Amino acid sequence: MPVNGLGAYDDSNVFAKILRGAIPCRKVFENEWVLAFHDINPQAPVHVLVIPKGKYVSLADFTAAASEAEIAGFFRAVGALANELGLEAAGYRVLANMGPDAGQEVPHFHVHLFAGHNLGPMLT
Ligand code: IU
Repeated sequence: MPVNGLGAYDDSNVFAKILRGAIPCRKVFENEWVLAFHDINPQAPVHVLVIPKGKYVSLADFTAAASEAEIAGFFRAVGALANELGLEAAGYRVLANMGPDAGQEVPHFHVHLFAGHNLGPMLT
């Protein structure tokens, strides 16, 4: 059961469908822990989503319920991806929305990786 009040994991969410191969994505990277793909509605020249393969709704859910190997695998992949995409020099932003106040649209935990131009000040 999620610990965050966002509700139980819903297997019909769009990222679950992408993980099942039921709908396509523009894949950037995949390993046993994560799938990374281009956001369908990019908000920056580089806008990649990184999602864990496990069924987690939020960061709190993920960090409470995932194994240490999954958590390490996920965050290592985010960092490695930023490096492999050549983003370390100019910089990039990692963001994750949780719940209604943050406008989380897809109830499968994910981080956004934004880069490719000056991203400006971070919005609250
Ligand atoms: P959010 O943090 O849950 O608000 O972000 C969800 C993102 O998923 C958002 O940037 C969408 O453009 C993106 N997305 C996608 O890449 N493919 C889809 O089929 C759908 C949403 I629906």
